[in-house]
Amino acid sequence: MEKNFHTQVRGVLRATTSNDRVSLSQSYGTNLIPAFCKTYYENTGHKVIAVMAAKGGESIGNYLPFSDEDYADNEKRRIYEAMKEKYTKAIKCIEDNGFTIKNRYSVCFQGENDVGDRRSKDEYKRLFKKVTDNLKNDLEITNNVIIEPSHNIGNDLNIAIENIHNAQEELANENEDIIIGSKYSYERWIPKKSIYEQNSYVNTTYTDEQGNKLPYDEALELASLCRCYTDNRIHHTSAALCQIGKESAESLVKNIVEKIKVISDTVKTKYVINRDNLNMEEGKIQVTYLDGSAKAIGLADDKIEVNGFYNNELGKKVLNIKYAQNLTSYEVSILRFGDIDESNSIDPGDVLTIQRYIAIRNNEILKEKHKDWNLKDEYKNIGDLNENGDLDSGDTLKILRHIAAEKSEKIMTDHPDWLID
Ligand SMILES: [Ca+2]
Ligand SMILES: [Ca+2]
Repeated sequence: MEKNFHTQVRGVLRATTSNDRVSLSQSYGTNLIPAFCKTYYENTGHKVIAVMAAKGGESIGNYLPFSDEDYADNEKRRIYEAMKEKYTKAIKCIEDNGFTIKNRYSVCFQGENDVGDRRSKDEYKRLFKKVTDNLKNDLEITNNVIIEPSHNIGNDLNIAIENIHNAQEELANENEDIIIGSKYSYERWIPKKSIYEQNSYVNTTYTDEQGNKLPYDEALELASLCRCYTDNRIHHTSAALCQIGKESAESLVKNIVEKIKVISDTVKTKYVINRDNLNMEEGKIQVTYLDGSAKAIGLADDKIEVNGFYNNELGKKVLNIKYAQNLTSYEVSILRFGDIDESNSIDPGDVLTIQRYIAIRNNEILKEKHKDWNLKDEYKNIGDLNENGDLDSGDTLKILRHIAAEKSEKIMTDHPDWLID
């Protein structure tokens, strides 16, 4: 009887004998789902329900609805319809039992058959988008995780593998709802010896400590460690699948945005009517990911959409801010030039507001006593009528002149320039 020894090589556990039939060696009977769910739960505290819709040896068109013109399955197994029904029933079952579903994802380890079909990069992208669009419309799946496939190690399909690899990388770069989960399989694939030994072939997975390419036999042996058998050089061991599941969940929780909010005091909120444009230079949002990590992103980032601002009408405006399918809002005010107390008219209240501010500026005792007399910097933009960069008596003079001209036709006639637009 053979003994099984398990060695760890570059993150892969595998039985050292090539034909022992233990689950660690074969992928039959297990898949990447348990490791995915475990990792997701450990990083987010949220439970996962997985609906299995995987089927081996299917090209991308087979995952389209039966009625789609690009549906490609000659055997008419209708994978999409089966997947839709299972998913819908799983959702119903969960909700009937009082659980709330927070997020819906698809995890797709697919493309090896398209490598075999030598599908072009653009055609793969087109079909993949069609599949995810259907998932979004029919099942409200908001994000799609791609696991990059490979093919039989030791063969010559590297150009076809590169097509699918490039298609998937571009899909992730071009679509905010698609992310790369794991490149484990892609990065461990090697071609046949004659290609491997060409100078133009680069593979950073199989190098020595100096960064030199390993001899082919050594690289092939390492590559074969994550494949099932010597006669099955395409399917991964269950240990490799667990690693792929783990990596995919780690990528998901790092990359999927859970919420966004405006970082207060970074966004300018006071604007002069018919004059000021939305100022996003310093505005920032806080983006929080599923794993709890967070970062600040400037509102001027081209992946952020901001709607709801127009400066031709007085009053409050609600900015709707969208990033990575998450929404938040923020209120700004459109004011008359000089209406520093936000009363919608140029009036004695504005004079008082500026005078109080001037009074506390050089008087620490008064400043301590009347904290509410202080004005944030952005009010200078509203009250600096003489445009000298400060709030001062020149500004109150302009306000007083405006009030006088509004009250007296004679003053208005004599000094039409006293009216503030
Ligand atoms: Ca006012
Ligand atoms: Ca001024």
